[in-house]
Amino acid sequence: MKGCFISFEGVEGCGKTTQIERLQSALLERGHDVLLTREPGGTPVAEAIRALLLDPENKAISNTAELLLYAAARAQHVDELLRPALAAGKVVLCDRFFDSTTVYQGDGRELNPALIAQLNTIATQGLRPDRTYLLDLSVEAGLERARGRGRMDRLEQAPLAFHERVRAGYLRLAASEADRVLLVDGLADIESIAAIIQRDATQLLQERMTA
Ligand code: Z5A
Repeated sequence: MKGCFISFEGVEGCGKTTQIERLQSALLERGHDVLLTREPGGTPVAEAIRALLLDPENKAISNTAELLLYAAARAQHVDELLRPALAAGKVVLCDRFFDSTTVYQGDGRELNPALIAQLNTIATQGLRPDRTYLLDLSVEAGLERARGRGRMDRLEQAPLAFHERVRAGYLRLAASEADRVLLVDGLADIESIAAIIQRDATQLLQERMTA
């Protein structure tokens, strides 16, 4: 793959969307060819699956069906959008990727981690982010921000203990994959976080260009 693949992760309201847009603007200004996308979503089929997954009316979705729907959306996204964009040399910025399944369905829903790892491999065909920015803040602070936006989606309405397990899962991931996952304090101000991410991404892209 010629391009560079960067994902953003974190609990609800951690500031991913804010920061991914900042990084996109900074990279475009420097002349990079950037694709901003998200999971679940990014293609018409995957966006249709997203609508199904986030609709608060769909309370009957079982944990296993939820896992398979996220995997299906990802498989479509990888095939139709991510692989072609990376093959064309683009910098791909993705709001959530397979780490979300590892922690939301694995730690949050407490589904079998080995099964999740297998499904992640099938859906991604082995595609992994070159760098992942994990914005960390307390579950309460994140949900408070999400509430400030109005209507809560299906997952945001899950019990607090679910979100606490998700946060703990992310922190475990950051510790175990420190070479890929950069842990950033999500409670810092927007500009400081953007500066940390831009500095790291600039270095990453320079390394890739000279490799
Ligand atoms: N999910 C899953 O279970 N399994 C999977 O495999 C995948 C996803 C891929 C959709 O995600 C849901 O799908 C998500 C996980 C699950 N579950 N939930 N709930 P999403 O990414 O679309 O939705 P989200 O996680 O709820 O993100 P979000 O609510 O859109 O928040 P965000 O993008 O992290 O934050 P933001 O929109 O940038 O900021 C939120 C607010 O805080 C906003 O008003 C900002 O102006 C403010 N903000 C941002 N940064 C700051 C700082 N630094 N200080 C103060 N205020 C700030």
